[in-house]
Amino acid sequence: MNAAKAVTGDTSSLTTLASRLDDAQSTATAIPQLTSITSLTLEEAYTVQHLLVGHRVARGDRVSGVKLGFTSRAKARQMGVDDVIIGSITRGMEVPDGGQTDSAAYIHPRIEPEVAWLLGQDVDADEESPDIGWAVEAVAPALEIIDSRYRDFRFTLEDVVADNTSAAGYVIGPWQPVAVAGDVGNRGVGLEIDGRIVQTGSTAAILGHPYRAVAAARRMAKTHGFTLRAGMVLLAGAATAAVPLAAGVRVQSTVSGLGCVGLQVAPGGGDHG
Ligand code: 0L1
Ligand code: MG
Repeated sequence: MNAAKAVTGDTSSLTTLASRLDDAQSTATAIPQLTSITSLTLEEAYTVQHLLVGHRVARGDRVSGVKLGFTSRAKARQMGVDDVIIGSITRGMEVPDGGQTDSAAYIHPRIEPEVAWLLGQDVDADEESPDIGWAVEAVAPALEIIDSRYRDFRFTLEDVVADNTSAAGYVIGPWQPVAVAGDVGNRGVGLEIDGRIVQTGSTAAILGHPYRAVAAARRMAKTHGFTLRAGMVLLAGAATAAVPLAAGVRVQSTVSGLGCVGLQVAPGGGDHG
């Protein structure tokens, strides 16, 4: 399953940029923003992203779904943008619920509580009906690990798009059929680190309602060359601000009525950027 667009045309300089980002991720070493060395349009940034994900796929990884970023009004305002961004998530990024991840694999990881949708059917990007509810079959509490490959976690919109929207890891909690879960539009969300609440929020922070992420993903997929297939995961967006993820901690998120999802970070590692 590969959601990445087939990249055509003269992409040699964009290929170099994708390799830089891939090296930064593989060696957990922060790099300067791409836009500090070259100009990049949003379209070119998405081409770099597709090439970057292509590196993972060439190593045997598989695209498992997509994620949206800048889904909260506060974050979008902070970045001076008025639309969401889309990235790919892969099997290799998945941490099993309750499983362990190694902070040495990241540069300066942060974690954020999310809601995930499971696509039950292929989504035709040209299908434009406003109701897209038929596409999702289940919903789950989720965690996303974001890790900018740029120094100091600083970037422009084009930089972060090229960097696959900072996607680095994710955990999916128990799936619940959409019909059983009911309306998930305003559910309380708590993020705990080592048993202490560090963030609280609501699923309403995700585009006003996480359900809107499904239509937004379809729109972004069409515009930027992603495919949405049955069985894929859609990380809808963060319900609270992201918090730094330190070595050795235990993280748990609870979404009211959906349950809990968690991970453990192995001891050791540190901030590399
Ligand atoms: O998943 C997200 O909302 C993150 C999008 C990229 C921006 C960031 O790294 O904070
Ligand atoms: Mg996120």
